[in-house]
Amino acid sequence: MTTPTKAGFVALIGEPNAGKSTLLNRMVGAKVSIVTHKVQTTRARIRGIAIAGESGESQLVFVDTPGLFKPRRRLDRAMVAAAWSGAGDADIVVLMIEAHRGISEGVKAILEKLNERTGKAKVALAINKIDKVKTEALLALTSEMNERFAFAETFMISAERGHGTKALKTWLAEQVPSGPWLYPEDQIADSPMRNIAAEITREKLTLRLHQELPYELTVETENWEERPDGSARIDQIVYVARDGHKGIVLGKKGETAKAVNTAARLELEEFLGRRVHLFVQIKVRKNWLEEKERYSEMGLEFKDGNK
Ligand SMILES: Nc1nc2c(ncn2[C@@H]2O[C@H](COP(=O)(O)OP(=O)(O)OP(=O)(O)O)[C@@H](O)[C@H]2O)c(=O)[nH]1
Ligand SMILES: [Mg+2]
Repeated sequence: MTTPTKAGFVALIGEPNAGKSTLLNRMVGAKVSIVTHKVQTTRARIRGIAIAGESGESQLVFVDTPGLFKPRRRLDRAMVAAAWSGAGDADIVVLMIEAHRGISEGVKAILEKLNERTGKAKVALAINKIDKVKTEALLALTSEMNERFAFAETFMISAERGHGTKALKTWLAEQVPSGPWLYPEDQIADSPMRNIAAEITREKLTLRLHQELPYELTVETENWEERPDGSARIDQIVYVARDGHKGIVLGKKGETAKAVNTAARLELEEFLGRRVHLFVQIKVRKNWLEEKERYSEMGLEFKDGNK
């Protein structure tokens, strides 16, 4: 390549549900991070890699983070800590807010910490879900946000529909520092396949289960076996925290578990491009939210104490 290469980390931060994972997937051009309509879907930092710039000279390593919110439980604290540390390590931070929600209390709380937590990183603003509002509202929101914080640039986007995301990508490609690429050019994610597989199952569970249940379960891939016929056998465990939850996850006559299994398997087969035999066991583990091993499986730091 004649043009000198550039590369850098771009952290996507914002309140839960802002559309961070949707944007990451769009930038990468593949689904590497799970998305649901519910808050607090992403639990750990997920990296997705994209090539951008006029002659494809920039490698952008997007870091999807859990949403920033007021943590209550140990898991919440670990998620929020992971999100801020993602911001602290990045070359560029993109704060995502929702156009129709505007400057919420949650956004104000993030703005208060932004300077101190983003270090030397450049901070851009991405107003997402512009498909939900009128243009006039966007202009007012843009100027009010920029009065509150000196953003390097503001973008109005729809991560879902792809509006404005090209301009954001082009800008990011210009902003990242010169230097060698950080990953091989064909790599799009750096999570191990077993984690991606567990996340896919967790997404399907989150979509089908109600109230608190999605927040009180975790999925782990226990075993992965390559079969001689080219298919893969994947064994997973869903840990739930209460006796009653096992029955809910199973559903009447096992229907919920079956539907989850089918949906997860189909997505895995598409992702891997081959047949998958998926076996999902549900186990009650009352204390999983307090177990260090569960956190390391999720890629989170297990934090002691209440801070
Ligand atoms: N209308 C509209 N919906 C969007 C847009 N971008 C994302 N969404 C939806 O917003 C919801 C949340 O998207 P996610 O990408 O999971 O949000 P997130 O910020 O990663 O959420 P957490 O992982 O919980 O922090 C999903 O239902 C998306 O389909 C958009 O541009 N317009
Ligand atoms: Mg997410």
